[in-house]
Amino acid sequence: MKILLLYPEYPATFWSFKYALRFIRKKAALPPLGLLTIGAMLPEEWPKKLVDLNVTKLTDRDLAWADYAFISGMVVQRESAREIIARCKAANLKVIAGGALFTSEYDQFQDVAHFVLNEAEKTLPPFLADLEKGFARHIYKTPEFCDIRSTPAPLWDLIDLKEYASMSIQFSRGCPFNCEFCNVTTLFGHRPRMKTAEQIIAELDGLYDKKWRGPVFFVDDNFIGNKGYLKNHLLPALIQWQKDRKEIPFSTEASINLADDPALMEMMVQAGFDTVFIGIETPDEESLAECNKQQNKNRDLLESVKQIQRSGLQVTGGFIVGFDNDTPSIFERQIDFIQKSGIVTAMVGLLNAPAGTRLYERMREEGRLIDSVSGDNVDGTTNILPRMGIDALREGYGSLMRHIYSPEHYYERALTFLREYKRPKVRTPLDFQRLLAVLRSSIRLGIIGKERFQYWKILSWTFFHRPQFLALAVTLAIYGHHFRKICELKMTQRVAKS
Ligand code: B12
Repeated sequence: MKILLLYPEYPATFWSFKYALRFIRKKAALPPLGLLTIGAMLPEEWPKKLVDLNVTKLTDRDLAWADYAFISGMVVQRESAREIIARCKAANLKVIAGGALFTSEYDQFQDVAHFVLNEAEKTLPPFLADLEKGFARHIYKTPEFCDIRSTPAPLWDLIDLKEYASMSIQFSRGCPFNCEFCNVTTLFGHRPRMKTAEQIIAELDGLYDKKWRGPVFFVDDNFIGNKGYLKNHLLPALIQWQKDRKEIPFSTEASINLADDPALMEMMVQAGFDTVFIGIETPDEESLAECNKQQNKNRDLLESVKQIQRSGLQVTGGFIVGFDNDTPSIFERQIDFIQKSGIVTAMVGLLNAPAGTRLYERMREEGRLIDSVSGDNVDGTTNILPRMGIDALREGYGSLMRHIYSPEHYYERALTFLREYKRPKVRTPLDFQRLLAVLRSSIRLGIIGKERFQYWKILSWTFFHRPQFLALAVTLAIYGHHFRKICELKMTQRVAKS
């Protein structure tokens, strides 16, 4: 059985890093980890080919070669997924679909032969067994969560690692918290399920053996969901692993209570972590109460961010406007918070209600659901009727984004961060591509770009005050260029739509 694994294309979005990747000549930020894992679950003797449309084109020859196409994706890849499915149909190739997009909206895709939903560890074996018997059902789904200690290591051989800026691995799934707008607990459960430290080391070894020396993103919903296991098993193993090798920088996602545990932060830094994404959402206590973000309440959020930065972890953050409780003053307050926090990569979106969340149910009961989520968190759309009124919300959102991503304020924030940040233990290696990126950025941003004044200002400040962060300053400048382009693009798209 010849299997074609297909990963749809992302539109240009905040997290696509499209305009930043050009500087380092990479095609995509991260690999399609779900499909690489599926690849490892399929019978070894089946020939497999993976086409990540973010990296390469899907050809008619690929379609003609295969017996089945396995497609994955997230909501943001919906359009590309539809196109791929249509091409498969035209080529008479049966499609099997799974992953987050299809698990949440399989009823929107008519031309898929089989949906293998939820976690494939649970649903793929019965599907494969039925397929062999010749009577596979249309839908396989389950309310149960798997034990990820049985999840195989991703089949790295299916991709060309050089095309990606970072690799990813997954240590745990699930989150102990219960935020009203988040579908992680519906999709992956409350009790964090973890792989063993040995599994993670084996996965890292797999990457290292394939000569990967770049950054690795731990794609956990909340990396610190089980602090005991981290401190006693995984982090000591990672610290040892880094000692034995050329060091590899790690990043991940966690909740703000990380700031309450200096020992944990210290161990994470020792283990090679340099960046952590945190859902900050809002500085407004009432809005935090509204969305049940307990872990962010009753604390000095700004100080918590600083504590994490001072420990050697860069904080990237998610913010939301459009809570029921929000008044038009929220935009200024968010700007103030973001600027003071030194969170350079600040992803701000409108409150959305993804299917499967408690917010979705509440909005439905209140008759305020209007659409499905676009999956693009900075396109200024929402699938709910906001209390503030959609026009006021969009206008405030637009001015907030223009403010924080203007060269003046973006670089000001980067400087605030560089002042606070403690040097991490492990540093991203300066390879030839990165050196070229410095050169390209000094031309693109330092000569042609409208941010040229701020660009040279931050580089000279860093050179004289914190020279160890020069490469980081250039990276932040490149990210800023990407975020600004995305904001401009989304603004134009919004104007065109209205
Ligand atoms: C890494 C990640 C990203 C990366 C994507 C990198 C990449 N190339 O895939 C980045 C940071 C870019 C990203 C961005 C976004 N993400 Co994201 N992301 C994740 C995260 C944390 C991990 C995904 C992962 O690699 N998991 C590990 C693999 C092994 O698991 P998996 O992909 O789920 O695959 C399993 C099953 O789903 C299934 N499966 C998967 N594919 C297939 C295919 C077939 C055929 C079959 C049978 C089974 C199957 O089997 C696998 C093994 O169990 C998840 C949360 C999570 N826990 O999954 C969110 C998640 C996937 N993201 C989500 C969203 C919404 C986004 C955003 C759209 C918005 C946002 N939250 O920021 C953005 C937009 C993307 C963009 N370009 O702008 C949602 C998806 C919701 C949905 N219904 O689609 C999730 C679930 C988080 C959440 N609750 O919000 N994301």
